[in-house]
Amino acid sequence: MKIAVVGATGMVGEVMLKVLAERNFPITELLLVASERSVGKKLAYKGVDYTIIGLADAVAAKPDIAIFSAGGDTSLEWAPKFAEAGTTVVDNSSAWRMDPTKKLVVPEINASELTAEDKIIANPNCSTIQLVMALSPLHNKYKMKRVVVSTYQSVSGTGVKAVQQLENEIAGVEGEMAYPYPIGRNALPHCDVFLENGYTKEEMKLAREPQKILNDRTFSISATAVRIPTAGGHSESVNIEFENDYELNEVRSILNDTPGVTVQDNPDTNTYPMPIYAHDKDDVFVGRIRRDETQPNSINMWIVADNLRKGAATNAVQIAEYLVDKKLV
Ligand code: A2P
Ligand code: 11C
Repeated sequence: MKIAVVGATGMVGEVMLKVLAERNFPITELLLVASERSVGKKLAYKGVDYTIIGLADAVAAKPDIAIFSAGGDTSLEWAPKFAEAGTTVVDNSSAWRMDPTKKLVVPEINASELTAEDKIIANPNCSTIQLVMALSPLHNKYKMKRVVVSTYQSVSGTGVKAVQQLENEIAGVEGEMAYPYPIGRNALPHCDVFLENGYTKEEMKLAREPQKILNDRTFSISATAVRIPTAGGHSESVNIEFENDYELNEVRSILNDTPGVTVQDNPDTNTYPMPIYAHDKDDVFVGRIRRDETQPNSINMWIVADNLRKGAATNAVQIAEYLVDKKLV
């Protein structure tokens, strides 16, 4: 496969290359693509240096698959150009996710929707992916009515500038601010931009993307997204109300049997998911599973994943693997 990684010099791009190498993705030719600022610079993949090229050269090279993580504007402008050249784009930005003509895919859940005609495929938002990985098998069994989720998101979700802001604050040095306030020793109820309805864009991604992925609009999700001073890994406190009642042990065993999900749940040993455990892992970790004693058929849980891995790079690479396996490219 001739593969292009668009945004190869970025935070997600770096993890993308790591994941492609780890999983031994079948690459015959690799094109590393970034902005004009980076063209000509070198980047290593599996110990070999590659020269960064620009988008126009990458389109002209007609890769089989282009995995994009270079921001929404770059995707809006360039994904259609790749698609027109016959390349299948797996896009990690929010540009195409809610476009009704594009599929929004978490491979464990809905990869079977993909066909060879899908030339631009959207990778969901990081906090959505880890949420639906845990919700999907439970929805299949007990049918969800309503979900209330509060997120605790790491600065790596914002990008390099935010990671730098946190490091500067810890080191006590002045520097550029990615957020309107200090993030160290703080919690900002503000991820992505505010919208007219008073929610942030991140909260609305959490409300809408799961319905599209699960192909079901009969349940609702209400979200509050909060940025906290963790370096990597998003956490989520989730309350789910089901149509049907459940047994706690059955919930645990359903989650345990779900590929890509690991249950870490033992109060006796202080065992629960945390960002420091999820770091550099592809699984979604679920714990603190307990009955909501205030209303029927309801449950609370805590979900953690590495937002740059399953939340971004790993999910995108899994989509690419599916395309190759099913001969859709
Ligand atoms: P560059 O490093 O040349 O700026 P991050 O999300 O970590 O900021 O990374 C964004 C990625 O997207 C980087 O690889 C960046 O390249 C790339 N990128 C940003 N803007 C463009 C653009 N207009 N065209 C191509 N790549 C872009
Ligand atoms: C965050 N979820 O942590 C974001 C990062 O829509 O792909 C990814 C933004 C997106 O702030």
